[in-house]
Amino acid sequence: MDRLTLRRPDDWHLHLRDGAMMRAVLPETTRHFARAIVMPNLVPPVVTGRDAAEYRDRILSAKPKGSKFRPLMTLYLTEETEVRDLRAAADIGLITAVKLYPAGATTNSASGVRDFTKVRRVLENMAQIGLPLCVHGEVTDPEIDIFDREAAFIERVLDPIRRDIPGLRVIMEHVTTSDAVDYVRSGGDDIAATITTHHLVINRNHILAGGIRPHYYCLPVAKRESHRRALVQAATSGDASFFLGTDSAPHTDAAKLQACGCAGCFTATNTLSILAEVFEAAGALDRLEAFTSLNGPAFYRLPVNDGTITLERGDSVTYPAAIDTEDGPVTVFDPGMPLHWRVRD
Ligand code: OTD
Ligand code: ZN
Ligand code: ZN
Repeated sequence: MDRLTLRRPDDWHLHLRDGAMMRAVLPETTRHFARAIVMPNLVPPVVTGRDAAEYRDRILSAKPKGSKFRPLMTLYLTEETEVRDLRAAADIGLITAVKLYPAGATTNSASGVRDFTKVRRVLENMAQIGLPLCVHGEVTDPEIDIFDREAAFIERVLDPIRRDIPGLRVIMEHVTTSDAVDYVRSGGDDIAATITTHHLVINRNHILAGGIRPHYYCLPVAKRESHRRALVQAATSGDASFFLGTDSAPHTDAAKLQACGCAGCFTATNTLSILAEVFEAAGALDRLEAFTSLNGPAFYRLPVNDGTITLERGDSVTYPAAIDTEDGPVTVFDPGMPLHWRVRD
């Protein structure tokens, strides 16, 4: 096969940032993706309906001319989130999901939830109206080893919440372990998972062996190879519980390359080429569309996109090593393997 036409994809987990950075990275997503779930971890975070409306408008006005891209907005759940505000935002279609960060789990998550009893009423309301909860699934307990934080989260936090609030629809985001894959696979219709591009490609050796590679450092941190394989298996299986959320998270090189560097991989630019390579290697190119374009809308109860994109296989495809922003260069994720599939313009 050397040509593949897919329904136009969506990105079910994306960081667009704000200001100059947003204007620089937005075209990297709108080029190929019709919609994206836009993460609310700005500084300060997007916590009210009004914040979300204003952020959406800033994104829309930065959109390249002619692009039909639709940002799907989220609210950042805090212990102060008001049911009324959240329901009003959901009623008018302003928000597509709510995001739960355990306080301190990842970049800009300080306002996240510490005491889960404080958000119970909000979660109950979300279950009632079918508004999905996107979850950063890591515990933040310093006693728990960073490589075990996802598995511990399932047992200590996620499963108890789901038992407590039946009908709550949850997306476990950027899963990195076979534990999460197994949990989601056996979890019924109310749970799904996003998988990033980079976690399908790297394991923890890529970050740490033979020198430290800050551009591969992200959260949740990549795990051992057996987990990466479980992710590839899940993504390429066609199982409707798994779909693409790139978690493309731009930081300038200056912010990444320092004694305490920021977490995040920037994959918006080359994600589709990388995914095609991964799916081809798994003998599953015929299931790429389910992962990028069908399973996500099905879980979110949204229509699939009208348009299509076509991928073509040829000689090696190259991408810029970095994109320029007013704040400095942002390095594009290096998959460390030759790419052959390009998205036809
Ligand atoms: N992970 N970086 C960021 C967010 C994600 O956990 C995430 O969703 C970020 O920079 O916003 C990262 O490594
Ligand atoms: Zn996260
Ligand atoms: Zn993220």
